[in-house]
Amino acid sequence: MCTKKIYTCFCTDIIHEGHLHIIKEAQKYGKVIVGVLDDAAMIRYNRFPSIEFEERVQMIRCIEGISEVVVQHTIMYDEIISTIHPDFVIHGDNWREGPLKAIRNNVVSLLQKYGGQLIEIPYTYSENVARQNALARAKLAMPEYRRKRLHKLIKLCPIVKTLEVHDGLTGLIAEKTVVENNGELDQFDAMWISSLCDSIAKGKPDIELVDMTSRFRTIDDVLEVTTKPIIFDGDTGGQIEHFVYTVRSLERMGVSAVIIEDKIGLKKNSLFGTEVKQEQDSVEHFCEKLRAGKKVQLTDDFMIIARIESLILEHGMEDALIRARAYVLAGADGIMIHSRKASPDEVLEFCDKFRLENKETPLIVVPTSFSSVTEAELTQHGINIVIYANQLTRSAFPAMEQTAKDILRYHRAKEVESRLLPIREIISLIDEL
Ligand code: SPV
Ligand code: MG
Repeated sequence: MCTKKIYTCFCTDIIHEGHLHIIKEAQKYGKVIVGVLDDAAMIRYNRFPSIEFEERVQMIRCIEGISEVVVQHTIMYDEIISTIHPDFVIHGDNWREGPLKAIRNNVVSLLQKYGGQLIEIPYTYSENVARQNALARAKLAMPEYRRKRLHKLIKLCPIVKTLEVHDGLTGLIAEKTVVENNGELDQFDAMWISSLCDSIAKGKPDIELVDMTSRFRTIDDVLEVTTKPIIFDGDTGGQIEHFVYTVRSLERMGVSAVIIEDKIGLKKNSLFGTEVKQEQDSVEHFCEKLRAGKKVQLTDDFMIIARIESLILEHGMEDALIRARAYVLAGADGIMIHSRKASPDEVLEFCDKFRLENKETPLIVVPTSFSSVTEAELTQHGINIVIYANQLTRSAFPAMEQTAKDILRYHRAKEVESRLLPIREIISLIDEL
């Protein structure tokens, strides 16, 4: 009887002929052990699984020719290889390029240590495989699947990494960017439709001038080409009588959360702080708005997050904490605390104090002015979601402006060419259906 062990890891929520081919090949070498990558690891590497983890395990158990199914908890193979000690690892050759190469390197070096062998077989590129992958992705974009994912991510991730997007193109960047960093893979979890950047993209100031119909149009452009959950910047939420309609529309579209800030009257961007006239809403009135929103919400998936402006408006830590308590009692599904200080200290102090009395309610921060703070530090202070609220827009503007200046300066475009995306890449940037 053959006692050799061959291991492969499946990071998938669909089984297609490519997977079956791997199993068939693996059987030639010995007893086949399949690892199922857990959800937390899978979302760093691939798309969010469209079925529950237990179902994925069950689905793989049903494949003929597998001796054992185990759970792989990390993208890198250190833990699983030291536990199983396989004679062979088998994988499709698609991991030789791009960010997946880091995983291949990890496996090769682990196997080398004890003389294990890597078997690589040609990846199955077929019309059926491409169609099944596209279908699984399309399903993730449907409102009923997308909307509830933010709740899941908060449970799964140490911190939900959220990037500002304001159109289809920035949506694609948030959706598709995967990096290999120190031997780990990473990607964004969610998207933020910022009032500032949505307004700027339209050449308008961030004063609730761009109306909801236009803001919804932006959301729709993003929804069209992405699958990740959306957190919508709802400004002040407007009149209570209007906010209830906004909640209904956002929920129907498949947005996961709206954040509304406790300001009233003409809203100005928070990063102006006290340099401009801004008025904070009363606790009572803002709570009424939160309650009204929660009352009209139709699913348990949607979140209404209360944003506290006490630190921005220099009303003090105690005011921020009083408001946080009241907003949670009024039904807020999360608290965003904002600050325009260069140091994260006041935000972290708020979070520490809030967490002493409330361990559950998600905390959200936007480290724009205090950008030196790391995700690990935020996690240590009980923060669940970090929003990178404007960095894509801020990086695009100077790049575009410089290009415009240089074309004017040189009376031709040759001098800017080396900074540009090659024509070959721009024409094939967007996949066709
Ligand atoms: C936005 O991105 O529009 C925000 C965050 O509301 S801030 O600009 O910091 O107020
Ligand atoms: Mg805003």
